[in-house]
Amino acid sequence: MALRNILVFPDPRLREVAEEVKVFDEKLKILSEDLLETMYEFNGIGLAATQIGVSKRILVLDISEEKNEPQVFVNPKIKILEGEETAGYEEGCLSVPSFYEEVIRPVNVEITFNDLEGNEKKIKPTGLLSVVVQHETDHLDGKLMVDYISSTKRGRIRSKLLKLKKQKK
Ligand code: QAP
Ligand code: CO
Repeated sequence: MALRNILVFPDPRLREVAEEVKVFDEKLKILSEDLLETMYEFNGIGLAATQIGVSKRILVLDISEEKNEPQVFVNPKIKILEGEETAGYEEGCLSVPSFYEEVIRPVNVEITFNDLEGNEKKIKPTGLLSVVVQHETDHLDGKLMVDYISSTKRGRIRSKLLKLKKQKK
């Protein structure tokens, strides 16, 4: 397993639309392990391949208290179910470090995905699991949590993170 570097907003690679996974091989398993290791290292609850500069449709998460329930979603597809019930969560993102913003999303969704063997799975998550899968699937489409807030706020976050990056160099 290996730790990977996490891209930070406004890195243009975070805007790429990731490619569907068609081959379920050992390489994919290693990628999922690297994603999990990197997510745990930086105390995340979710991480998408796009965030480590890999343009493939795979994401990992762990919303358990003990951090011992890793989940892997390959080629996730989200269907919003009727009811149109929404909820606002204070969201964070490892690619937007130290910023937290409320994002309103539908709560009742159906997720179809593949596991690491390529088997088709379907779940109907609610609450935090639903929110994290939607947040991470957004990454695979080049979308970020800051796209849901005002452009004024987004611009402020952008310049603060650019400034931090310059200081590190
Ligand atoms: C997505 O985000 C999420 O700024 C996962 O300094 C999070 O794991 C969706 C993190 C909350 C819904 C609700 C962020 C760690 C982790 C930071 C994360 C930071 C350290 C973010
Ligand atoms: Co994120």
